[in-house]
Amino acid sequence: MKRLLFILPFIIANILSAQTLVGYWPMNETSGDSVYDQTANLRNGYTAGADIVSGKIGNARSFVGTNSDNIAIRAGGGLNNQQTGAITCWVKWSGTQDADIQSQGYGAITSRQKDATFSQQIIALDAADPATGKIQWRPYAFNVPVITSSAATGDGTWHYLVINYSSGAHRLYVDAVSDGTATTTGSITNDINIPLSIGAWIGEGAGYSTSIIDEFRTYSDTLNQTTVDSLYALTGVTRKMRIIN
Ligand SMILES: [Ca+2]
Repeated sequence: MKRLLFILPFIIANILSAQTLVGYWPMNETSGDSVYDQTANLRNGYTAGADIVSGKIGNARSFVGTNSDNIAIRAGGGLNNQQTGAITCWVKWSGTQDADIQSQGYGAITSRQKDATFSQQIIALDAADPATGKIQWRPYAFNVPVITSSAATGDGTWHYLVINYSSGAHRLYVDAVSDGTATTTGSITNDINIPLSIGAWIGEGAGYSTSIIDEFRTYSDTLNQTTVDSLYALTGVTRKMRIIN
């Protein structure tokens, strides 16, 4: 029994490692422009304009559709050159959403953008009004959505999103329910200097959400249904995920 108690923490640590969390931004800061990564990777973010507001779990960040409203997470937020990964967050789109380049999408909440070079890992809506807009995933190219959710998001409605992606296998979960897949192949670009943008598609993308975003996580692997369910059910901040990857 004594031996079991001794090894139990290591078993738990291994289970958490299997989730391959590479970044976690709970956004519970109470002041300032820094958005801290709670993993040991310390990929902290910076925002020039996203206000701190009450969120889904503790505080969150509010975006109001202007170009200062984004969070820049250094080193691509753990998703640079990441051919297989996952992105998860709570998001609530409210009101009319800004159109991005050539009105390809509206109210973008994630992107990695290098002007004239690449536009990747974009989550946005397909219409300006969240009451009718559906969620789209554009992993590889600015004008190629590979998944569109089945239902409209609703105006001012919280949703928990999970994107699992890998070349040839993509899946969107909305509120822990699988809501679209794609077999599109492609390649995520390697440029460590390009940030992961939260709340916007910056630069030439020129797409800015009016939303509240909370509990943002990135993974270097895809998540299974059990993990998606666990994340969706969380009501507090997790503190046991200091994993270097
Ligand atoms: Ca929070």
